[in-house]
Amino acid sequence: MATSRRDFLRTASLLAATAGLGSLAQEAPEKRRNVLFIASDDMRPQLGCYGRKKMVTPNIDRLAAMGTMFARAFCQQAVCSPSRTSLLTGLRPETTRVHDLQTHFRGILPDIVTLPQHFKNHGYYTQGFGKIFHGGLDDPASWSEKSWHPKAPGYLKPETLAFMQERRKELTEAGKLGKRENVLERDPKTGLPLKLAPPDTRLRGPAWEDPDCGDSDLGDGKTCDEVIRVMGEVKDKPFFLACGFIKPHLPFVAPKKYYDLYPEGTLELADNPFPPKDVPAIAMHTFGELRAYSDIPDVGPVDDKKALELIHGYYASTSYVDAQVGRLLDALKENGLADNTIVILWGDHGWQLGEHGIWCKHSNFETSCHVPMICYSPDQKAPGQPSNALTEFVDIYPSLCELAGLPVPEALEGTSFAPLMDRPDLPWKTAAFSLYPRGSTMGWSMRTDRYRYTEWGAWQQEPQFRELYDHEADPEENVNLAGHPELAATIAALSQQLHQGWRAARPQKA
Ligand SMILES: [Ca+2]
Repeated sequence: MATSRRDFLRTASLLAATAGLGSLAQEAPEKRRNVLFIASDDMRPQLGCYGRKKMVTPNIDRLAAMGTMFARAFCQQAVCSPSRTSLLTGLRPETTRVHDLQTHFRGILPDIVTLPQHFKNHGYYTQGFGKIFHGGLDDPASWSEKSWHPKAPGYLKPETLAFMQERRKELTEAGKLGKRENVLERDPKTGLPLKLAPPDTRLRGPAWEDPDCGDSDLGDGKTCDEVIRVMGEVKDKPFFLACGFIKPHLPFVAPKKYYDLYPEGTLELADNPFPPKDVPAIAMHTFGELRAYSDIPDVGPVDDKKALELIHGYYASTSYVDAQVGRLLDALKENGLADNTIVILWGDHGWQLGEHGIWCKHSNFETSCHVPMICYSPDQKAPGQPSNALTEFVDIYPSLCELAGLPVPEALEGTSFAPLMDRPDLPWKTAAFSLYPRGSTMGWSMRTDRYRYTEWGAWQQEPQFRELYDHEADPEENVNLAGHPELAATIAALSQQLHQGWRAARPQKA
C-alpha cells in the first residue's frame, strides 16, 4: 500500500527531529502545504451547503464541494474572544480562562504557542489580516509580519453619516463622549495590552445599511484585496495566511447588490420566537449587544418588521463574505496554489436570528454553539463528502498540523479531524463541549448525538439548574425536559458524561 503524503511527511518530520537535521523544508522533496485560514465574524451555518437553500453562498458551497463540510461542529464558548482564543491556542476556555472580551491569554499563559505561531516556528510565513484575534488583543508573537487591518468607514450612506455626526454632537455636548482609556493593563516588558476596558458602545448607528457600493469600498473587500496581494508575493515559500472577515457581525453593512439577492419571500422569521418551555431564566439574555444600535428598542422584543430587516441584513452580509471567499479561492487557482494549499473556513460562533426570542450569541443554545467549519486538503481521500461527526473548534489546531505534516503539540485539547476527511463516517467523539458564563454562574453544555444537556453552577457540584433538549424529537430546543421524572436515568447518565468531560469523549484510537 502506498504511503500517503501525510504519513510520509510525518515520518520525514520525525526523522528530521530525531537526527537533529533541522527543518523539514530541506528534507521534503515536495513543496510544503500552505494554509489559507479564513474566519468570518459571527457567521452561523446559514449557508447553502448546510441545507439553507434560500441562501446565496455559491463560493462557500464550492469549498464544501471540494473539501469536508463538518455538519455538526461546535464552538467552545459562544462569543468572539473566548472562542477565538480557544481555537487559536487549541485549549478549551476552562484552560485558557479567557471568558470575556477584555482579557489577553498572554496574561494567563504567557508562553503558550498559538496555531499560527507553531507554523511560524516551523518555517512558515504567517500573517493575519482583519480580525483573527479579538480587536485590541492581537498576538504579535503569532505573526512573521505585523497584522494588517483595513481602513474603511463603518457606514457609507450620506443620511447615516449625517445621523452619526448629529449623534456625536449631542453626546459630546452632554459630556458623554470624553476620551477614555481603552487599555487597563500592559505587559511591563513588551507593552502588550493584557486587559482592556469594556467595549465602548456609546456611539452606535443603525443595525444595518445597504449602500450602493463596490466590495472594496467596505472593510472585508479591502482585507480580501490585501490577502490576494500578499499571496502573490509569498507564493514561493510555505505560508499560513489568516484572513479575518468582520461580517456578518453587526452592523449589517453590505453592498446593496447583496441585499438585492434576497427579495421578499426569501426571508424567514424564526418559527420559535419564544423561550423554550420550562427553561431556567439564566439560560436567556436580553441581547444588549443588539440594543446598542440606534434603531433597536432599549427593552422588549424586536417586532417582526425589524426582525425581517435584521435577517435581511444578516443574509446580505453573509453573501458579501461569500463573494470574498470566492475571490480568495480564485486567487489560489490563479497563483497555481490550489493543489498545494489547505483551506479552512470557520465562523467564530453561532448566532440567534430571533430563535427563542433572542438575538446575537452569548448562550449555550444549539443556535449559538453550532458553527460552520469547512476544510479542504489537496490530500484528502473523500473530497466533497460531508461529515456528520461531532467536532469542535479545538480540533482545528491539531488537524492543520496533521494535514500540513507538522508535529502536533502534546498540550492540545482537541482531536485532529484529518481522518474524517478520508472517511467521514468513522466512529468519532461521543460529545462536543461548550460553556457560557452568566454573571458568576457557569453553564456547562454538552452535545451528544441525540441530546443537548446543560448544567448551571460550580464545576462538579450539584447544579442550580439543568437543561435537556432531545434533538431527535425537538431539534429547535423548544422544550426543556430536565424536570421530567421519567427521564431521571437519562439525565443521570448525561450528567455523568458531562462530568467525565472531553477526554472521555474522544474517539478510540484505530
Ligand atoms: Ca464573533
